[in-house]
Amino acid sequence: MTKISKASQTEKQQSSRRDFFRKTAAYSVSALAAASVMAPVKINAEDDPAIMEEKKWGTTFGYPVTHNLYGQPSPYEHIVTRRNTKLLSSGNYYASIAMCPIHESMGIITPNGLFFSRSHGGTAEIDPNEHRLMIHGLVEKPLVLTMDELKKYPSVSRIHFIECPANGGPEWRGPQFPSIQFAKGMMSCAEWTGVYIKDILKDLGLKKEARWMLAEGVDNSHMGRTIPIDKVLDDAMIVWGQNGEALRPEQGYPIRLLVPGWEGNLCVKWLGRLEFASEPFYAKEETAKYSALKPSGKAIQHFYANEVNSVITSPCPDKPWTDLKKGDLVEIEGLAWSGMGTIEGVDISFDGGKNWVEASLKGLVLPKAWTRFSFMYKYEGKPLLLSSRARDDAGHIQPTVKHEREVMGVESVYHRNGIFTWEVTAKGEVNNVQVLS
Ligand SMILES: Nc1nc2c(c(=O)[nH]1)N[C@H]1C(S)=C(S)[C@@H](COP(=O)(O)O)O[C@H]1N2
Ligand SMILES: [Mo]
Repeated sequence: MTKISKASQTEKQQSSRRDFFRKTAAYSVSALAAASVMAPVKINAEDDPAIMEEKKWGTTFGYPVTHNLYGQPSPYEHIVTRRNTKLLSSGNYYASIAMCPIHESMGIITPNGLFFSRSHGGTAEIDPNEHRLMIHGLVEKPLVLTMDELKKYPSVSRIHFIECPANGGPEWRGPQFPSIQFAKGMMSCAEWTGVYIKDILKDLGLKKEARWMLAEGVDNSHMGRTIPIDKVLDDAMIVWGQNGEALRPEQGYPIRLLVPGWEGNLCVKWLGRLEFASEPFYAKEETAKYSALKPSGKAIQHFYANEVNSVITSPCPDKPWTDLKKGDLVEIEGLAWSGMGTIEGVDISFDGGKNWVEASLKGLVLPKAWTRFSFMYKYEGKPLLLSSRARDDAGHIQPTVKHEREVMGVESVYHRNGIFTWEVTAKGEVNNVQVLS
């Protein structure tokens, strides 16, 4: 019974495919070429037997629905994973980082299994029933919450990127990685669900002397950061949801702090304690570790927001143009983001920043979120210096590498947002370069 109905269905499918080819063939080639965003299409079925062949997946049952009750990507996508390199590890993989394959991302949401993961003491695996959040210090009503109690607060969902301020940090002196994943993969973007801290504070009563909030994790590193109260009362959140499910252990399950747009290290994972105070607790340690050093040796203290930034994700060294032919229409795509606001526009240069054309923004354009940009390009097979330059609604624009070096020197590790350039060779290979003039 099943077999017969399947066979007849297949026959129907095949005849409708034949119709499709007949109809498609009726359009003239020039009409296809005129459509500006049309990818090259094979219009002759005989050219491609794959379309007419019966495959094994069309003649036998697939997996039962109960096979993979928590789903996995197709095995054919196995190459798309986070990655690590010894260069980015402090001798071990516990205090280390797994980089996000940002060139494989689609839209602006990073799947949870690919979200970049940075920890100083490994990934803690916490039993939520044994986890508590303590909120104390300069509040009228100090409080200890179970996870169930915390989740009783009205929740909100917001799309924001998290970026380690050291993203691209190894490249102040020059390009290091022939790969976008390693050069720019210390960031990801997700829809986070949780509660605004300002809403919890309505209950607890913040004392007016409070100027800082300490956030501390309960993982092996017990990482602590202090955050200015204005930012806390603006948009800081405690989150337990990530893209529609519970946070992953790598992202701080059961709860983490989210400080939208600011340095990733402020987003304390495995969050156990918030303390409000008039002085910054970890100020000394934090200043030593996270301040930005200028060429004069002076440090810029409390340098928190990730500045406006962008990178072309296609093409890139990991996704070159080596299969293109002259005349092919190809989409240049990339990601732009700013921790200070919303992306207003992105320009693209083909000559390393001498001339610029405006790209279009596509999909959702949200504050402190990845924003995707796109530009349709007719490939000419000639060498290019391909750069992107983003600007945000706070009035910031990405500096040139030259300008960035003049202001910051090359000794810093953090906050690189200079214009990023790919060299595209005549063969379509893509190299990581920096334009210094
Ligand atoms: N408790 C705790 N929180 C932490 C860290 C940590 O090691 N322990 N690493 C921080 C750093 S340096 C960054 S960049 C972000 C990374 O977040 P992710 O691993 O979810 O990408 O988490 C921050 N929060
Ligand atoms: Mo970080």
